[in-house]
Amino acid sequence: MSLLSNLQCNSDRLWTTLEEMAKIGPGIAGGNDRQALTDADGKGRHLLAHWAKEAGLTLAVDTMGNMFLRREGAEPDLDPVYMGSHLDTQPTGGRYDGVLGVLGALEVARTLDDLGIRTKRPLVIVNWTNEEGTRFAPAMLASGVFAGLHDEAWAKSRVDAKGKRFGDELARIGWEGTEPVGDRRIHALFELHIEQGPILEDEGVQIGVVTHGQGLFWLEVTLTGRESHTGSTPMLKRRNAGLGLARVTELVHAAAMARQPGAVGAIGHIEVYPNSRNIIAGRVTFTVDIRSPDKMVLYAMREEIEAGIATIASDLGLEAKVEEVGHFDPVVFDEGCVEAVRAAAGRLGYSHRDIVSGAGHDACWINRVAPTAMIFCPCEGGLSHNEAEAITKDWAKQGVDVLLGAVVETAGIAA
Ligand code: HGY
Ligand code: MN
Ligand code: MN
Repeated sequence: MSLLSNLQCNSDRLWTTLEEMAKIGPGIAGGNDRQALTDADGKGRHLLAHWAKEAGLTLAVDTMGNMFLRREGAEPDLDPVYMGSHLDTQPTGGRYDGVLGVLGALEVARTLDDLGIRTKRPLVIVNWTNEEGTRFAPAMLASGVFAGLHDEAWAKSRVDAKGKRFGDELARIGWEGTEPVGDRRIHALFELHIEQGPILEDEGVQIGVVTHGQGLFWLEVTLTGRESHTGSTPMLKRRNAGLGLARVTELVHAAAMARQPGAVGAIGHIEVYPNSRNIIAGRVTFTVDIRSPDKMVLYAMREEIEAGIATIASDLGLEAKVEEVGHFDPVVFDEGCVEAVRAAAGRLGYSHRDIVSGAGHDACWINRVAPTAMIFCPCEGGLSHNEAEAITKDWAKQGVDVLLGAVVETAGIAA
């Protein structure tokens, strides 16, 4: 289709829209703190709903708060093509992680309106609830319920650090819908996202054609020793949970380093009790985040780390509890959808390369119930989950142009 070869979005409008959303839930250093089911998340949702109404899209919300904005197709009974991501952010999040995928999809709809193009299949823009998993673990919680990986009642029972329940917070911000979760047929789904790594920028490549997503385990570990005086307790009589944390941190790092290239591991969430300067930590709770594109490597890392934790606990006289709070196996995206992304980049003349996603995304779950693929654009220094996260206007535009091309090719253009 020659029309397909030159479909391009309105990058000024896209950029203005991104900047408007970034005003909601501002961080303290130029990024965003719009965590799932906070008032700021609620405000961001209302802004998206307002834009959707302006664009003539119809809004539906399911019982996990997932938002679906439908652009009617010439053949409304055909299964729609979906596009979207998430609006929730990390506490020290950037302006583009997830947001580019939702507002880029909105820009696709707006561009098609500008051009008077009606697709055969309907299009649906989606904002998945709680992708980040930072306030309510695990990540990709609502898309996981949608894809049948998590039970809805269990998901709604998840609590944040202050003991607030997901279900109560969703109702409190007024975004608990009535549509049963997962009650939708998806012809294909495309998610545009920043790479959150340095490869595209380092190589000067404009588009990442995401063929795979690496697998992940989140292990929540609690080491329990005994609080005691940091001054008067003899070194050999201590049951120091803080020392245990230090050794497990080293263990996780070593397990990943022994499996290069590819494996990664870190501990980003740590709670120390009682967290007093002159009390030996009696209890530490932390989350081990390990990932690999290779399922065997991922499972071997987990096994080594769990065995290591047991040894460390025994050596230090600690009790250890390990609970899996997040997991998905490595993902292979749909070949047909991946090819639609590759072809769209090629038609537009954008440089592109196949790439594996280091981060988890809602698309990783939806890939289990519908043909799915992702598009990456570069981000500056590969930095993300940091308020300094940045992209250029051109990278944003090019990513949306490829999303536009892949979606329109897949949905077909009505005569
Ligand atoms: O953890 C992740 O990979 C995603 O950012 N939630
Ligand atoms: Mn994201
Ligand atoms: Mn993220």
